[in-house]
Amino acid sequence: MRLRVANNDQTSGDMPGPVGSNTSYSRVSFHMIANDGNIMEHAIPFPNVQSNDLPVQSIAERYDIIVDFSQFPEGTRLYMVNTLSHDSGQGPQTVVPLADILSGVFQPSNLSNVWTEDPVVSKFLEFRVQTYTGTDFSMNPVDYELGKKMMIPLVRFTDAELAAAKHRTFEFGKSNGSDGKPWTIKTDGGDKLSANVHRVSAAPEHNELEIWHIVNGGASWAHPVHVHFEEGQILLRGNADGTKHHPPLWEVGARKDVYRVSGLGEPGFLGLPGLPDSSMTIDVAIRFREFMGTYVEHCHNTQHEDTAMLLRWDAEQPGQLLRIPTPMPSWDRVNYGPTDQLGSIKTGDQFAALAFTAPLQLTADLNNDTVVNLLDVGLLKSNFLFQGLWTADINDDGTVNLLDVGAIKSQFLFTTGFPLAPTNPMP
Ligand SMILES: [Cu+2]
Repeated sequence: MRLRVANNDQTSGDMPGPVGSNTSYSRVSFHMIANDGNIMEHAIPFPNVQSNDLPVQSIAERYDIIVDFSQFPEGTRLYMVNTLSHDSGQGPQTVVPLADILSGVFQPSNLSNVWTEDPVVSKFLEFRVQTYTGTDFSMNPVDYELGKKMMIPLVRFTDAELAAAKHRTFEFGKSNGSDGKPWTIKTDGGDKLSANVHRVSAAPEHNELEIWHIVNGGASWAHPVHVHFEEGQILLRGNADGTKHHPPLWEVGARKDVYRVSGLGEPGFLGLPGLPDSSMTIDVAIRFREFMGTYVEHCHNTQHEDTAMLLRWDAEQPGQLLRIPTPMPSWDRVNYGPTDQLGSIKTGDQFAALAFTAPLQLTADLNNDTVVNLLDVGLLKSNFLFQGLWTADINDDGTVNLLDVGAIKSQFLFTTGFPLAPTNPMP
């Protein structure tokens, strides 16, 4: 069964229930097949080497997962459980042990309209397994795991394209916005501004590859940044201390349109060493392929977007000099108003371009010994800690040759220079 999960919390725990209760607190395994609106290159099994549970998910992020309910006897009841306790919108304060929730030890109560604990920490969805008598046409996501068949191959970028890319920096933060509201976006090192539909903040050109640096400029709030219309691929994630790492497995073969920049996953959050899919900065490769026109990007926290944490960007034809007029819709027509622009809409952030090192895209001859052979495969495997997923004969044709290297390249086009994403240490 395919489930689309929108802004769900994590489950935790892996343990038997009380003796004689016929209850298990064990996780249900599943495959993730889509991230935001897009089927990924490969189905990612959970648990995996980087996470036991569904990834952290912000407002507006979408994950599609496949759960094989045929592994459970008829009558089995399964639950989705929220274990993260909040007392404000800024983020969770504690992880409540799964056993405490399922056994009822954790029991929020309401005293004079004040909750003693977060009442949303609970079972929130129940599945009852029944026998299916129809023909099962579903595909098995196991066949599409890393090293096996692809679902939808990703169009990748070359080193040359990344080196030539225009850079832009969008810093989401809190300051004195121009309309008196505190939420603002700073573009390419300029002023901190709140929304103005007349103002173009970036003007990428048709089919040009750009690298967008989505940055959290604050300390306490997460900003799930939604870029309208076009999707990107995450190149790197960066922590507040400036260190960068590759995105985790479930972001490598994915196209995304929501990028959560957050201190919630920074080292020290909830006493943990850091989460693989949470960081203060995200570097995104993005190419504007079709339908030139006016679009927006904004923080998807409702209170942030409603207080103007939004900017306009226009996709333009190369060499375009005239800006698109600003549509001003009313109840029976659209009039057009003037358009203003930031000074950096065509240059982007040149300082960011100088400071950025793109993760290397693989060449087949990984060790530069002028031949492509098993040593390259070995080197590649050693760069990734999950060798168990691969054999040297990647495509199972009985020989190890260039086709195998090609098969790996198509899965991971980066290797050196940056560490892997950390492992999710959530209990
Ligand atoms: Cu925000």
